[in-house]
Formats: sequence, structure tokens, C-alpha cells
Amino acid sequence: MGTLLESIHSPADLKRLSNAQMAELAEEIRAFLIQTLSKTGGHLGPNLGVVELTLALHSVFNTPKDKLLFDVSHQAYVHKILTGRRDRFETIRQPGGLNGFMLRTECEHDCYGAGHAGTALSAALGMAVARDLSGGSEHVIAVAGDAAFTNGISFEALNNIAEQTKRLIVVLNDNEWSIDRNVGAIARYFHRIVTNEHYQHLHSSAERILERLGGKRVLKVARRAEEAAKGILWPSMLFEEFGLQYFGPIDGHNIPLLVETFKFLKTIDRPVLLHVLTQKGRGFQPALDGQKKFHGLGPYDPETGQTKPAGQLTYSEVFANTLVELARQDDRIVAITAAMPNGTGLDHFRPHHPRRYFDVGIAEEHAVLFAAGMATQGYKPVCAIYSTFLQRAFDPIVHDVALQKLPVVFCMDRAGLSGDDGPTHHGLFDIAYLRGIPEMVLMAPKDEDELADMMKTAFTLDSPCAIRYPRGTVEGVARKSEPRVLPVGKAEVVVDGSDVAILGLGPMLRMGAELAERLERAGYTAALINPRFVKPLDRDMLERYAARVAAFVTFEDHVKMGGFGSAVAEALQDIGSTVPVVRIGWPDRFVEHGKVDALRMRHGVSVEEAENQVLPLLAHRKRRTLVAS
Ligand SMILES: Cc1ncc(C[n+]2csc(CCOP(=O)(O)OP(=O)(O)O)c2C)c(N)n1
Repeated sequence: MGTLLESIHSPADLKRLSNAQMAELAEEIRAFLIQTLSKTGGHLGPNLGVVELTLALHSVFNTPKDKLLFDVSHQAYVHKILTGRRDRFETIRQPGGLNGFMLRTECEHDCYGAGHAGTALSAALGMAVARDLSGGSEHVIAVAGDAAFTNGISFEALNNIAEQTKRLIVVLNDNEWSIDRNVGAIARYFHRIVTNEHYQHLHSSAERILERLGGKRVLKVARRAEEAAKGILWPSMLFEEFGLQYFGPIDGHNIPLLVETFKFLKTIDRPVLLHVLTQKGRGFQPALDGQKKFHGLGPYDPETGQTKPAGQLTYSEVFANTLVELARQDDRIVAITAAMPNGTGLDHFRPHHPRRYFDVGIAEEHAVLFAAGMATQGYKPVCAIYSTFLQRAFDPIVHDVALQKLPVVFCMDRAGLSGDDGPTHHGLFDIAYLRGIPEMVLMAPKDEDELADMMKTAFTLDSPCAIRYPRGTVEGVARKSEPRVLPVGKAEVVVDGSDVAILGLGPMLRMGAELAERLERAGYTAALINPRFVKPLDRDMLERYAARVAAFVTFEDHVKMGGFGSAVAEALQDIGSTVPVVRIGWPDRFVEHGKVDALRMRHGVSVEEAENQVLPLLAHRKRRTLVAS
């Protein structure tokens, strides 16, 4: 690590640095990011792009008094480094270490937590209005990427800002990339501004003005800064119509220009939007060559950027390959992603069926409504959306898809604990938010072969359907050559038994099998059941086992509250059974980031916990059996 970086303990230390030192510090931070993240993994590309921007922000504003928000906040690593967390930075995304996103509980400089896109402008406006109401003087600055403007909420905020406050600074960090290339009219609009010849001319003259200013001990900094900023003004009708004064686009890697501009923007009594141009992955050639890969990744070689070769297939890949085949057999199948072609695997689908592939931007609500519209016209849309991001679309799922009984298929990737991304990304609530919706069919495959079966089954339904499957690699089972249609609402009895019925949802069936083995060794006969369907639940199966067993055990990678185990308990109550249910799942609290296995042990999502809870219930039954015989 370089010496300058070591001398930065808080943003106050930046304020003493010259322009040249700031530039040096930027390079030290880049090297530090590249080295550290090569071991931990993380959002390298986005953070390399905002080094100068974050330095300039912290050198002009005073957090925590001033409020600095980042949209999504995956690009807040530099902010973390500058706000007293450099010493712990190598723990980022590691168990017990720094979170990969802004976290209010982590640091007083993190005024707003995030992980989902499109939230920064609304939250910043809330803070600005709260300041106005209480007579405060602090600045509120929201930094949002160009892809955040494909999100409806950002526009809901824009629609409101000028009416609610006179002082709010929005920074549009435009690098032309979402995770994939940014899409849609907004992306084209930003691109037109940036490539406009007139802007190029203004831009170079602005830099000349700053060059002239540079180094002089100026008395009228504000006025000169104003000149500089005016020189780079390029009116954007869009933002001006929303009542925000638009500045830019300016070079987001030019620290003096950024600093002078922010000093000037501080003085303006109107909401403003500064358009800065940055380069995702700047300073690391592999990240510039592989924008998608370096958006967020695991450990890599800090020299070459090479990552470990992909091992086993992932669930996302099996989903995508299966969809390619099913879409070959049925030309009504269409695939929709909300800015996640890479993560969901749909980028494998795109070349095979380009006309039936739709990336709608970071717009989950729109994705679902768009799917509903297509379904009314006889198409069979698949919305491939992570469990955590589908939370956004709850109302369209209820009001537009289910209420109209439209056969939209939701393929929920990353259902279950996401691990190192943490609570914003854990997919732990989808059963709870979907199973109460009438008409919904909800499935969870035990392995990749069954995922294909479930997808095939989904397309035979005339109602909405959701399939949840986890992050990461598949179980490694043999695959049938052709998927088959499963009987809806029927569980699979893997092993029969009469003392206890163990229901392991999805790949959690493995834990169920381990518990069954342990209980068998302890002298009990355990039924092992793959429920397949959370909804409709196999009530016949439950009734059959309720008449025989002393306890049910359910395993799920989901919160216990409102989850699969709750569904089983409710169903048993409905059929008049009093057989106890041991529910193994996540507790009623937000689960921190970390390694999945360790977090499972810590939170009691384990075979041991199940065994501890179920053994006393079985011992009682054993005594009864002994007495009876
Ligand atoms: C609601 C929601 N959907 C999807 C995502 C996944 N996601 C994380 S970052 C990102 C792209 C962000 O692009 P941009 O805001 O332009 O920032 P950049 O990474 O380019 O700096 C996406 C789609 C998310 N975080 N939230």
C-alpha cells in the first residue's frame, strides 16, 4: 500500500491534499482495490470507475453531517476506504467483516443502506425534505448509475424533487454499463448527450479554464468555479423539464474539475443533476476488456484478471439450457430479464432465440406487467428474476398476473441464502410472499434434473407458476434426456417410514436425507419426502403420514415465518392433525453476510438442530409403543 493512502483516516485528511496528491492517491486506491479484491472478490469494475468521483465528493462535502447516498451501493468501496474502514477493507464480504454494500449499522458515514437499485433518489429526497423541515443546512448528494435511471422509482423521485426541495444534488454516474450494457431509450439518450460534438468542444474548453485556475491561490473560488461549471453546461431537456438544473457531462476522472464543480454546485439553490462520465474498470485492463465479468466476481489473479475455470454447471445454466430447448419446441415461449442476463443465465438464451429475448432494464415491476401483457396474447413468458429482486414486483404478480389467471412463469434464481452479498440479496422471503396468492403454483426442485421437469410442467399450466432454485452449482445428478411433466401438487416419497416424516424442500432434501440416516441409526424409521410443490401442497400425503408418524420435520432455505414449514403446519391443522412439526429454516431476523455453511450452523438451519428438536418427540412415541406392546 502506498504512503498517501496510509495517511488517510477520515475524509478530513483529504482536504489537505493538493491536486497532484489527490491524483496520486487515486492510483494508490486503484492498486489497493485490485490487490485486495483479488483475494476476497467483489464489485471491482464499478469501484475502479468511481475513485476520482468519490475522492472529490469527500474532499468537498463533510460526511456524516452531509448525507452521501449511493444507489445500489455496490460502488461504495472507495467511500468505505476513505471513511475509516481501510484497515478492515480486506475483510470485505468475508464472514464477520465489512459488508459489500452501505450499511447504516457499519459506519456513521453510511447514512443509507442499499443493495437494490433505484432507491437513492427517493431516499435522498426524504433526507433533504427532513432537513428543510427541521431547518438544517447539510447537503444531500445521491450518486446513481446510468442503469438506475432505467428503474421506475428513480423517475418517481425525479417527478417529485423540484416540488419538495430547493437543495438536492444528484450525480449521474454514467459509464454506459449496467451489469450488461445498459438498455433502452434512457441509455440511448445519455449516449446521445455524451457523443454530441458540441459537448466535446465545451468539454475541452472547460478543462482549459480549470487548467488556468489550477494551482493559483484564488480568492474568488466560487465565482471562478461557476465559470468553469458554466463552461461545461450542456442543457439536458429531460432533467430540466423535471425541474433539476442539469450540469455536464463532465469527465468523472478529472479530480480538479470534479472538485471545482461540486464546490460550485454547493452554492446553488435549486435541485441539480451533475452528469459525470466514468469508465467502469478504469486502470485494470482485464476489467476494461471484460466489463460484465468484472462488475462483480470472486477471487482473481491481480496481474492477469484470470479466475478459476468454471467447474460444475450452475442452476442458472441448467435453467437457461433447458429454456433454450423448451423454446425450440414451443414458439410461444418468451424470456424476460430485468437487467440480469448474465446472472440468470439468459445470455445463453439470447443467441438462440434473439426475437424472444427481452432485457427490460432494472425494472422488475415492468418486467412482470410486460409478461402479463404478452400472456394475454397467448405467449408463455418466463420472468427470470432473482428471488430478492422479485420482491419489487409483488403487486403486479397479485394484481396483474394472478388475478387475471395469466400463465406467467417466474423462475426465481438465488432463492435461499445468497452468502457473501448479505441481507439485501438473500432470497429468503419468496415462499412467504407468493404462497398466499390465489392461483399461484409454487415449486422447488430437489436437483437440476427436476428443475427441467418443473420448467416443462410450468408451461402446461394455465395459471401463474413460480419455481425457486438456489445460487451456485447443481447437485451433479444424472439428467434424463427429456424432461417430463410432473403431476401438480404431488410430492415424491423417496423413502417410506413410520416414526417420522421428513420433508426437505428443494436441495434441502439432502439435509433431510442426513437426518433420516441419523434417525435410522437411532432405531427409528424415517420417511423422506421431496415435497416438490409448496403450493398446492400434497394434502393426501400429509394426511397419510399424519396417521402414522410421531412428528414431521421440514427443511427449507427460507425464513420459517410464512414459509414451507408453516404451510405444512397450517395444512395439518386444517385436516385436524395434532402431530407436531419441527420447522428448520431461517429465523425471524435479517441474516448477515458470510459463508452459507457457517451461517446455517449459527442460525440453527442444520441437521443437528433438527435432531435435537425431533428426538424428544420420538422418544415419547417409543415409550408409548413399548407400553402398548
Ligand atoms: C432492484 C434490483 N435489480 C437488479 C439489481 C442487480 N444489479 C446490481 S448492480 C446493477 C447494475 C447497476 O448499474 P449502474 O447503476 O449503472 O452502476 P454501475 O455498476 O454501472 O456503476 C444491477 C442490475 C439490483 N441491485 N437491484
